[in-house]
Amino acid sequence: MNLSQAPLSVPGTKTTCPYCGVGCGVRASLQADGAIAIAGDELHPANKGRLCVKGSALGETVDLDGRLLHPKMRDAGGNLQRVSWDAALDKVAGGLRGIIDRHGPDAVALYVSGQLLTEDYYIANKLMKGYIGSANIDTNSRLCMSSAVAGHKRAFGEDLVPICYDDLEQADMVVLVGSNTAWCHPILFQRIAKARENRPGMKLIVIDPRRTATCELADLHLPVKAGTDVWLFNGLMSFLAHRGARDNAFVDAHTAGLGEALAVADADCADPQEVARICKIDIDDLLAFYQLFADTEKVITAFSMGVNQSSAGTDKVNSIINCHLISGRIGKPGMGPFSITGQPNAMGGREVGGLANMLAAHMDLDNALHRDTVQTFWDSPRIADRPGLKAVDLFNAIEAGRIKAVWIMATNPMVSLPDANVVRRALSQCELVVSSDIIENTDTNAFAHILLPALGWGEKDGTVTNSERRISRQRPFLSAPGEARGDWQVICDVAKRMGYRGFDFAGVHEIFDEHARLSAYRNGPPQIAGNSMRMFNLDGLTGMDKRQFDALQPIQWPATRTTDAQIAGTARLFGDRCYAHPDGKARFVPTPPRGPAHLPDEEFPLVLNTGRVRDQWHTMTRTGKSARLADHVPESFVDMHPQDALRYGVREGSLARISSRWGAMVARVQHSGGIARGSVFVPIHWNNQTASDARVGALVNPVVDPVSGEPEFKHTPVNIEEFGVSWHGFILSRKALTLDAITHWTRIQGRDFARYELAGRNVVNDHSAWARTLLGVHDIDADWLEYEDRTAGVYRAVHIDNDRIDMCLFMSTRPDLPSRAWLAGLFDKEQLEEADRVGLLIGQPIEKGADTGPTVCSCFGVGRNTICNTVREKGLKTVAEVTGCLKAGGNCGSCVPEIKKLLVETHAAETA
Ligand SMILES: Nc1nc2c(c(=O)[nH]1)N[C@H]1C(S)=C(S)[C@@H](COP(=O)(O)OP(=O)(O)OC[C@H]3O[C@@H](n4cnc5c(=O)[nH]c(N)nc54)[C@H](O)[C@@H]3O)O[C@H]1N2
Ligand SMILES: Nc1nc2c(c(=O)[nH]1)N[C@H]1C(S)=C(S)[C@@H](COP(=O)(O)OP(=O)(O)OC[C@H]3O[C@@H](n4cnc5c(=O)[nH]c(N)nc54)[C@H](O)[C@@H]3O)O[C@H]1N2
Ligand code: SF4
Ligand SMILES: [Mo]
Repeated sequence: MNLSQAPLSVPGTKTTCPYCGVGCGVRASLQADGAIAIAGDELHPANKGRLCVKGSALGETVDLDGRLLHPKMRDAGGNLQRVSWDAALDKVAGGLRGIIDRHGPDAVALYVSGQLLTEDYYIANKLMKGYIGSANIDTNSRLCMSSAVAGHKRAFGEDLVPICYDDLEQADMVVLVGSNTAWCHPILFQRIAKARENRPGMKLIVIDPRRTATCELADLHLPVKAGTDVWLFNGLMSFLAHRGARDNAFVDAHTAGLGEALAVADADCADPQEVARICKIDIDDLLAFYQLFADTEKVITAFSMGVNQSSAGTDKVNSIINCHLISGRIGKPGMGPFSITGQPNAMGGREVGGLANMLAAHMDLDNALHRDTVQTFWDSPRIADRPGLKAVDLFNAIEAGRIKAVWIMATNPMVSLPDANVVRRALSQCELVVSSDIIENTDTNAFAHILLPALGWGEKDGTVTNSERRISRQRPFLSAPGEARGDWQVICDVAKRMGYRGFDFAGVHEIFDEHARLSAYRNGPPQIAGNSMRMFNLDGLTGMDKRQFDALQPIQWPATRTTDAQIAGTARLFGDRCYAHPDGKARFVPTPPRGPAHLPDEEFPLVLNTGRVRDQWHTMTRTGKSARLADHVPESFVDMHPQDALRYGVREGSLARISSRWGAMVARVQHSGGIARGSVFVPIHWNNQTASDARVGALVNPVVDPVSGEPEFKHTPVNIEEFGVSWHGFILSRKALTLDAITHWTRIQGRDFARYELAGRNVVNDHSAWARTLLGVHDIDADWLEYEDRTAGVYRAVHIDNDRIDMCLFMSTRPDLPSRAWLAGLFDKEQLEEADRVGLLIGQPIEKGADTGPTVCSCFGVGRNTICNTVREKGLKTVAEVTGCLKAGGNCGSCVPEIKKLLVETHAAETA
């Protein structure tokens, strides 16, 4: 590990996890040996001391390996050269200025991210909308939250999340729709699981076409046909309306539009039989769900990407909200619709108006009063007066040459956009591509002309807002590495060089103060001229100096000041039955059901669903560094039903080529048992840095929701076929290797080595010579073990250095190769024993228990085989017993659903 940073402060800096929208509080400290100790913050209300496996492993991801530490520019030959900040900033400012002068403000764009801090985000938005005068600033939140934002605005008049996390514990029923909470928001999931332990009557329903880890703890799983959620919730609305679950008093006094919305729901979805048929759900299960919902007062419907990322995403959101409105289940403890946010600062980005169709502080671009309010407050030369381009359109406009400069910040669109090859084409012909990142080699940076080094987590300073509207501080505990700077600072420097005033800040506390003041500016009863009413209000957080800002405790907005000058946050919205529409009423939105844009056909007969795995974060630039996080899912896969595998001629454990009308990729076939026939699931994380050909974004259709512009990431027709190779293999190596010549490779980080999974189409005749060249072991006297069985098509080679294993290569004509977990264990040994050498030659461990199997519990490194063997030998029955014996599941708890599944499978195998 290359860690040269110095500690900034006393041990135990309180900060916030930089991954998911749960927004857990973290205590971080740099130890004397250079390691970073990470613990959950017991006092943070989001997690009360707990952290999931990604949060726990944060210390392993902040080293400087691969970091972008200096500004760089591409020379005429296309090579990156280090330059001074002055040169880089002049080039960015001059480039933007020149293009704006020649082509107007809409010829430049910013593409930013829900992983920026609120202060960075605020400044980026201010520069673009108030000074450059274009709304061509969009964010990766378009790919994530924009349907929820649009749904909230339609129903509530403003982008408002009604509930707080405590409500999940008070609910009698939690419905999770299109959310793999166990893996993607583990601490929220654990809070729900704990609440159910305490109150066994509490129900958990999961609505997801896949049987995910989240389903392991559910009372009922509805494997809804992909894309049919609107039918399901329209049916529920109709059921509630006609089976006595309508709250007439609430509907009459506080809502508008029921008639039309209910007529639409009734038209197609009044008959549960018909809904069950369309959604492909068992009718008894559907009715059980409807009845439970009707009977349970305290119900929360939480949703995430299975809802948002759809060409009917906004309607899905509103069909859910409609059900809560008609039953009056909103604004009281333990109930309400709940959009779970993805990124750490998805919410903060929405507060500052980071989306191309928003202004700042929850104000609207198409509202003249709002425009005037923001422009007057900023005292800015101009204000954007029409929506800018949304992410997918923005990159299309770059490809078409209408946008000539783009500055990308804290996002990796080459991997994460749909039809991602458009990004390649767009960026390779764009006049000016600037990228601010913390990592030098990313798929996107490969196309940047200028790279700007940003401060990363642990170094940067500011605030984030989590899913329950809670603003928390991210505080630095490491000094700035190399020449890296905070994103806000770089944007301010560019703005000043472009000749703009309004970008002089002594620190992030001043930016936060400006942001808070804008939220309160002319925010009040519209009877007073110039005012508009916005629920997003940080009045109570204005006027903080640096010391107060540094001491800021987690607080939920709206944040106001009480009469005795105390700051008061707000746990729950709509308790007063007041919504943000001018008449104060919530709106029912008619949601006529419609299916996905592209349906499977003969050429592309399967539906591709994409999403996340437990231990990786997005494009892996940070989680990919941690060996502890690597083993749970070491390479990309395509999960499918065994009968489909048979039908399309692919085999479990072999490689398959998956293709759509837009692109293709290669992944290993897997049968998790959770996929229905007709669909496949591929994770989003792998990219050109971690595999030869595993960027699933290249396949995804670019269709977007007409209201929100959010892409349909969960539904693309694809075909699948065998990816024929003549050999399979893998390498574990202490030194990095370049394997570009190999047909298929993927790389994952081990504790002290890198692991490469390989497959080739070439015919290897002289294995020994080939292996020595590949591994770079030319010394004929080297300690080199070798085994070859030509008839079985098996070859193994091991390089040992001073009795320590240095590299090993295993090859076979078949994909079933020896256990990597066993070999990884050998890399921990300072000295190989004779038994290890024998094992290496015969291709299996001599020692019993040495093959622990793929990792299940990443915190304690406990493998699948160890768990199953111990369960069998000791007759263990519960997760608690497994934890008692092996520790597995005893730290972050992220693997508890998988342990539960293994218990069931092991006992089933015994009784079979
Ligand atoms: N480990 C991990 N955690 C993360 C992240 C990460 O990269 N890794 N990223 C974070 C971010 S930014 C986000 S946005 C969240 C995402 O969190 P989630 O939304 O929970 O995760 P996904 O895996 O994208 O998709 C959720 C589920 O939607 C289901 N689905 C697909 N189509 C449909 C449908 O038509 N209807 C329904 N009801 N369900 C459907 C999928 O099968 C999938 O299980 O996770 C956050 N947390
Ligand atoms: N097929 C498919 N595609 C998807 C999705 C899906 O479900 N299916 N989900 C979508 C969703 S919900 C999301 S949120 C996106 C996520 O997709 P991306 O945003 O593209 O993914 P990340 O890997 O999080 O990219 C963050 C980048 O910022 C860098 N970075 C980290 N910290 C900082 C910092 O402080 N400053 C700067 N300047 N850079 C930093 C990281 O090194 C990394 O390169 O993917 C979307 N794409
Ligand atoms: S649940 Fe995990 S990834 Fe999400 S904020 Fe908490 S520790 Fe971080
Ligand atoms: Mo996201």
